[in-house]
Amino acid sequence: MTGRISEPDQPSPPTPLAPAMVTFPATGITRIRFGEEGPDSFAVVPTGDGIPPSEERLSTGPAYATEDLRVSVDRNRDRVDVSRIGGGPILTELRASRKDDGSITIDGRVEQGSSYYGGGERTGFLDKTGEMLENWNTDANGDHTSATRRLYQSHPFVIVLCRGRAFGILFDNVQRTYMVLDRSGNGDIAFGATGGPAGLFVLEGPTVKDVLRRLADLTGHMPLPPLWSLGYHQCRWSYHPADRVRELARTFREKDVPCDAIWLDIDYMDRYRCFTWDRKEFPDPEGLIADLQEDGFDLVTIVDPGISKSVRYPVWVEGLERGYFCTTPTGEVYLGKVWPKRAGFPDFTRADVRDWWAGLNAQWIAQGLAGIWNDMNEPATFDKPDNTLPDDVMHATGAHATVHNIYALLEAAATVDGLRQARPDERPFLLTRAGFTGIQRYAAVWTGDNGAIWEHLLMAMPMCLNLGLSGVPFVGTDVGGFNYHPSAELFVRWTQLGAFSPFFRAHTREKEDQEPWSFGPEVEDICRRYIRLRYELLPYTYGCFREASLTGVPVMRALLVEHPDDPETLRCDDQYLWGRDLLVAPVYLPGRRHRLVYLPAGTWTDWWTGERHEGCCHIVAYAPLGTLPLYAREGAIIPARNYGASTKERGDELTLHVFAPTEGEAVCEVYDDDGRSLAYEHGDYQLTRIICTINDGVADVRREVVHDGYADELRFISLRVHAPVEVVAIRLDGRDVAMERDGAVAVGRASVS
Ligand code: NBV
Repeated sequence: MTGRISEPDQPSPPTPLAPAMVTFPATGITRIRFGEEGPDSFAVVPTGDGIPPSEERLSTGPAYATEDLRVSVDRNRDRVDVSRIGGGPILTELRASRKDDGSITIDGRVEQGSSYYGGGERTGFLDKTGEMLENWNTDANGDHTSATRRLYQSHPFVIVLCRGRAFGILFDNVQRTYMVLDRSGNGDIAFGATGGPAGLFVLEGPTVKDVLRRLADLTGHMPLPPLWSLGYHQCRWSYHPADRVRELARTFREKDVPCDAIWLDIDYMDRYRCFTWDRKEFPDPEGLIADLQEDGFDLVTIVDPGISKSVRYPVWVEGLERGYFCTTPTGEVYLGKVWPKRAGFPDFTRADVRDWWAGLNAQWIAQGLAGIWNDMNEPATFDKPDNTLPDDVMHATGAHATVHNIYALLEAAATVDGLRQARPDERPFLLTRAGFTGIQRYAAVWTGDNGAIWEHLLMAMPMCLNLGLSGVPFVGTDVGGFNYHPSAELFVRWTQLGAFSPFFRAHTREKEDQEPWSFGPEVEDICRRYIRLRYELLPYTYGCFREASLTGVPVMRALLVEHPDDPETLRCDDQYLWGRDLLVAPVYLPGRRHRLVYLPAGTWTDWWTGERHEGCCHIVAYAPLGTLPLYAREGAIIPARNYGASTKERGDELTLHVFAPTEGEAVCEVYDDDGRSLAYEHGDYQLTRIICTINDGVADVRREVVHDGYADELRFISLRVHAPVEVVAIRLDGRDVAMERDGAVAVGRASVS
């Protein structure tokens, strides 16, 4: 079959491809093409004119130099070498070849002992050294193990880290590809594809953060999401009819569990027809949406790409009449089996089809929906053997095999276009299952179907971390597990992890209830506490999202992002940083009440007990069911806020958890805006720098307005000062604040209105 990849060591001698073009689209980014020149893929955003390098003509070929990189092309040996100016080689002996069947390979060599991260949505552990990663968007049905090579998303991108210095490689090829990451331990790497261009982008570090920033510049920044989307979300397959949805909403409020959004899975539709309601079950959708909004809930509906073949379904009729669906090689509309028995698949490679899809989404969302959930967009079908469109199904641009991996990316672009049309002043929200490098420009990503098994709880961490290391910061897993019913204990542990996942949504397909109160009062209390903690920490978390949107550095952060020099971080899969200043170490094994936690350099304070620990060592954390081990970095100030039932009920008190160092300052920046609109892009936001120093036991907290473009309804500031010395007094902006003690924490509260 044409779509299958062949590994480099198979017969049919490859033809070497000469290095065609080396350019520098932006500082620290090198674009290398072998063979024919051609356009960049849809993963890449236009980067402007590029950096003019200095060029030297050597007898073997040209050598280019920019501020940080030197790239030499050897025309005699069809080879390219990349090195750091003043820092030695990073990627050498790059050679490409093409076989008769069109498949291509690029081989290269990196420093021995390097380790590899990113690669998108991957099972197994964080470090991908020695692995072969395949890219072919696949619905794995929730059965994935650490041996699974393909999942819903494709990210032919990898970060190479060696002795604390990093660089990245984006293999800019959207076809079925693979990356072989140093299988034999000598630093050999290879990228292969069934066809398409032999092109790479090399993203210079030297820090992991530099690589991530350049990746965001190259493939797009995540826009700042709406605040409601950072709250808690409740989903199942499916909440229906409308009365059940209302009852669910009521129960959240009665039980005082904060929640921002309820999600409707496929059963809200009339016979699985996208952009329709089952009017028997949802007789008054607009009324339902309005009532939910009144109560602080947003509503999100699923939209699948398969359009039901039915002469009485206007979307089908219109799509058919205009020739918008993919076809068989002989030109008939291709029909695949999905929820409606037979469905056509819009050809999203066409701009007019994307416009049509945007219009459908715009009309749909205009009813008052808050966002869209794209599922089954690998695209997945129930047709054997491949559960997707056959390779030879035709799109305007060519065979399906050549665009399969970007089908969802194109669908996402069209969907978001529609959401923007419907509400031009608001931030759109889209969640997608499938995607490709660059998907962060449009959508949040959840890791698809998982199981209520402890292995998948553990895997949630490296999966989300590697997505973050691939440029996708807004990620999450089905909390509690999608397949199978979780034990109460597993549900609690997953909710704890979910509270520190960028996207926080419980979801299940099982008949048993899976709401925070479904497992008895003890579990309900614990879940409520962690969901509330999620809300309390929103000022901090929102700031991390802003950082991610500006810099590409993810919210849920592998330790190696902040501590690449520390070898302990290189294989650290089961704990992570939440932003720079909080360290989260979930319990992911049944019956465990203790776990080992690695604390990197610095001093860390146990969030719950206030105990201080010196870093660069492991500690044993005591973690009974109600405890998620959580640590704050000394030198940090964590801003928190009182919230009511949802993000729409924000209180007027800011709490500053100060972790003062022995010497110097504790600092943070608090970012705030209206949480919904795009006005922040025009300066309507507030950025306040908060600094705390301790002199002679006096904690002196000062606020400095960095940007004053949004008025906050703040009335009180609470201070909770953790310090290595005894705090005898607290001052805020030069005024004394009455102080009390809560154990070792000095506590004060001041009115600021
Ligand atoms: O729409 C039903 C499900 C959905 O609940 C789930 O989150 C997706 O990952 N969907 C898959 C299709 C069902 C596949 C068995």
